[in-house]
Amino acid sequence: MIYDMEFETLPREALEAIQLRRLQATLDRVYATVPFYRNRFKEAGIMPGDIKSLKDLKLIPFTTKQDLRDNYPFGMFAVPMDNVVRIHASSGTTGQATVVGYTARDINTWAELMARALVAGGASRGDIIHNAYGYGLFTGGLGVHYGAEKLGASVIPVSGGNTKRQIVLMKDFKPTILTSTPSYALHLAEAAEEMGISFHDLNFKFGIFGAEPWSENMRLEIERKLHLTAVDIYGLSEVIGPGVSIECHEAKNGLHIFEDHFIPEIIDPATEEVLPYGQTGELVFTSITKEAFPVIRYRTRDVTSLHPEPCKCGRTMIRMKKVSGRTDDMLIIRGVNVFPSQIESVLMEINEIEPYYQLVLDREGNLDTLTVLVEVGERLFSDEVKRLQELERKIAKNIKEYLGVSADVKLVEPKAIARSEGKAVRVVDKRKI
Ligand code: DLL
Repeated sequence: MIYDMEFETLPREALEAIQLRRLQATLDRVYATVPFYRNRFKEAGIMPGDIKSLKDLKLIPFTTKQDLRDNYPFGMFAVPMDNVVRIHASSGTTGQATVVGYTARDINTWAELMARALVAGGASRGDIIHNAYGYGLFTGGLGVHYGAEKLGASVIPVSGGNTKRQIVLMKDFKPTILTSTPSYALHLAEAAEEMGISFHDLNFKFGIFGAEPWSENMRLEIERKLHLTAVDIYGLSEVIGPGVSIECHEAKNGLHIFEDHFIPEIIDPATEEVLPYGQTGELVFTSITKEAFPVIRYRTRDVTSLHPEPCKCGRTMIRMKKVSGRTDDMLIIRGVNVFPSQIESVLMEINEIEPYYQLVLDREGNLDTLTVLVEVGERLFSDEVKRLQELERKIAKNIKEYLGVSADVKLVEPKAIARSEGKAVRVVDKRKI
């Protein structure tokens, strides 16, 4: 099923005409209302009127997270505060929080996009959605919530945490769709098992998981443990929140970007050159319908590629590959570039381990060291030391073979790695402490 048949299946030519019109209107508006953009345009020697086709987009300078920080909290807003009805902020774990605002129309746009996304992910009016994304400054909870209501589904605003209670509600309310981070989904499965409840006896059909990178192997693990079809949803506060792109449950092969609202580009993060379709680089977005907080060529730091081939679901919107990581959490270990999700992929190939891991980076002398902590089940952990050591060696060998880095693998007891209710902490970098 497709929520917005007209817009989600637009022929490319018609879509591009809409994009250009909306882009030009957005540029005119930010030039008139946001001093930051006006100055940037002036420095680059361009006027909004110089953008005559979508190809001209590349004339415009990029916007970075630092730019948003420099204008903290409301300096990037393109409307007076009178017109702002909602504020969200990113957690700011890598620095000062970024603050974003929405007008009433923005909230409505976002709800429409999330309704589209939920339908692409398998939901329809009759569904009961157990929404375990955090409610609050994080965009996940309220983003899904408004989309679910717009669609006319029944939403349970359970938020993150209180895990045992969530399992009881699942048993009693029989929700059919689960929305949460993929790491919290696994934690829910674990908690259910401890309570003697099997997901096979619950009613879930689809899970719509995102807000953090997760590998294909993690998808298989989740689908097996939670007995549902798992699709990937992507978004970021700066662009709108969840609902920028989503996989369709029909293909589960790349996330359709809602291009009538956001123009994607892929750039080489070092040279800042725009890359052709299919090549991997940093994702850049220009929002073309936002009122309160439009972003122009915003560098997301997320690494992916774009694929224009038609999809069997009928949507014509371009697909982005699953995000493999962020340019700023790429680990450089003795000269080798590795994303945490690549290590995850190797780990998930091994049957004997549990899907909980953490990468610890440290330094010995001048050399970086990587320790991979991975949980094993109770039985295996209390097994002979020799078996554990064998398994540790096998995992280290696989990591070396697939990724070319040496790692010290340590198998740890169940629950040794902290569970997250939102985004999992996959990397502890002691070099920065
Ligand atoms: O995480 C919005 C969201 C909520 C998306 C719920 C999906 C579901 P932020 O907190 O601003 O917004 O974090 C955005 O999270 O730049 C990516 O690095 C990462 N991210 C989000 N979705 C995915 C995904 C929300 N599906 C940052 N795969 C983004 C990989 C993701 N990374």
